[in-house]
Amino acid sequence: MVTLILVLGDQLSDGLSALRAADKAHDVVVMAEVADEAGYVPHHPKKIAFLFAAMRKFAARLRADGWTVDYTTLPDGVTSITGALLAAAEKHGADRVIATEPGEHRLIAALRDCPVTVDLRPDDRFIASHKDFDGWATGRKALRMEYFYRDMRRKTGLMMDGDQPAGGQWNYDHDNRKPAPGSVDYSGPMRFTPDDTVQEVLTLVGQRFGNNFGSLDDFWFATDQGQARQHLAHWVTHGLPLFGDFQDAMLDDNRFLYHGIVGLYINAGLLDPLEVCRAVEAAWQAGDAPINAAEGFIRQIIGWREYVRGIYFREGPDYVTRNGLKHTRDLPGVYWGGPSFMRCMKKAVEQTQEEAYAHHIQRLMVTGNFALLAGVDPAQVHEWYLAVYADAYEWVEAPNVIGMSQFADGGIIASKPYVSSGNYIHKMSDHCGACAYKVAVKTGKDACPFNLLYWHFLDRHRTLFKGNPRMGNMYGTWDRMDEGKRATIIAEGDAILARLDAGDPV
Ligand code: FAD
Ligand code: DLZ
Repeated sequence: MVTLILVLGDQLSDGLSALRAADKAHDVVVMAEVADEAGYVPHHPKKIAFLFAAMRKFAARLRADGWTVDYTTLPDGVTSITGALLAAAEKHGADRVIATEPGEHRLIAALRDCPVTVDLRPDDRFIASHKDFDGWATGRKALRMEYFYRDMRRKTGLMMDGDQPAGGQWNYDHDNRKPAPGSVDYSGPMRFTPDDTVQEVLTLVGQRFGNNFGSLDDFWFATDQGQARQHLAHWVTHGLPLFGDFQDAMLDDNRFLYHGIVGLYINAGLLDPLEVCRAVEAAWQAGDAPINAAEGFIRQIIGWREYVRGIYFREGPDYVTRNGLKHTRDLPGVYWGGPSFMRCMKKAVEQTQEEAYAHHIQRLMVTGNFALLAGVDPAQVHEWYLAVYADAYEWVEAPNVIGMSQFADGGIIASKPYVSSGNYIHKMSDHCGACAYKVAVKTGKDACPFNLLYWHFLDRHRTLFKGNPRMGNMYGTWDRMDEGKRATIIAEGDAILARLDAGDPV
């Protein structure tokens, strides 16, 4: 009997466990562009175009390598992954499917319920298996990423001197976090001119998803492994050396600074995470990149990326519904491109709309910070992030949003909420100079909304956070403030929230 080998849109890797388990001579690879996957959130059109183009090119590569591939395009009208499997099972007389475990509980459940038997293989493109992560997490009072990361360094041997970290320290973050530089000496990610496959997909996506939030114009993503590797080599040479120094900075006229722009390629399977880390380690060993850049970057991949996946699978399907702070406000219109007077919000959303990309600090300390301070329903925040970024899949997006950014998981990931006043954004960016508000002004019509909502948030969540040892200073400052000033801040914060509720721009 023929076995079907399922390859999903974010499983475009030569060494995929499902492909390794297959018999190329007899088995049939199934790949499908389907309405359910393209529509379970209103994905950014560039994200859909990237995945469809990369899927088509990966299928062509598999065929050239001797595989039989049953590929369904969106116009073929198959609506779901299980529908594609059932149709292929009938067509090829198959009674069994081998699949690599998908990255979302939703799809795992659908495969488990599929009338054709599906044999799920572990996704071993990750360094830590579910068992490894659970072994590390079980019995710990707090699941802090730093300790998990050290285990991953030991396991991979990356930047290790025997059993000790290279350079003597595990973490060089104190050399990172520099404020925005005056100018950026890196031209940004390598841009690829759309070829025929990409052009065809852009037309399809424009027709079918043109009304989704996000622009399809000026599509430049790599869409196959070769291009993604070219981009990686380019970034390692030109971007990596200053990645660490400026990884938290934001600039009004530069969207990428020294960031890798590799998340979308790694998450879709075009780049292997260890391959990326080894390239970075080699640059550091050759003296072409400083230790703070190399260690900082490797920590993001083998630390944060692996850690958030571990949390997602450990916490289970209800994780995305958690709402520890009981926030209920609707997501403000600015997130969908509506008007705003806040320069940093406008810039972060504008580039998200145009590029399907924003870097970590824009996601955490601008759009995430604002949603948290404004008390937005975390499920709506989660859906927005899942939709708008080209690198977003639930396993990685949800822990970052529900956990790290919105503190909706009750503190599993973050030991305190990531909230800040306008001062942080002013320190790390040049946005405030061009803003309609004045960051130094604390009350009144010119006051930066981050300043007002920061204290408003702390005040309304006092019962929960007052005893948090990392937040004592903040409450100390608030409590020492003149009572009249506190009342003004709360009243003006209320007014901002009322404007958001009325759908008026802030
Ligand atoms: P770089 O800044 O160059 O970092 C290198 C790589 O490290 C990234 O490509 C990514 O693979 C990894 N990485 C860094 N931080 C994290 C992290 N916190 N979690 C997981 N991997 C990390 N990342 C996603 O891949 N998909 C998402 O949907 C996603 N949603 C996020 C939502 C919020 C609210 C926040 C705060 C972070 C989110 N991140 C997400 C993490 C991070 O912002 C992106 O990985 C990064 O911005 C991607 O850009 P880059 O490739 O230029 O990364
Ligand atoms: C994100 C996405 C989109 C937009 N479309 C498809 C698709 O048509 N076919 C497919 O196989 N995968 C797609 N994906 C990726 C899946 O949604 C992804 O595999 C799951 O979210 C699990 O991570």
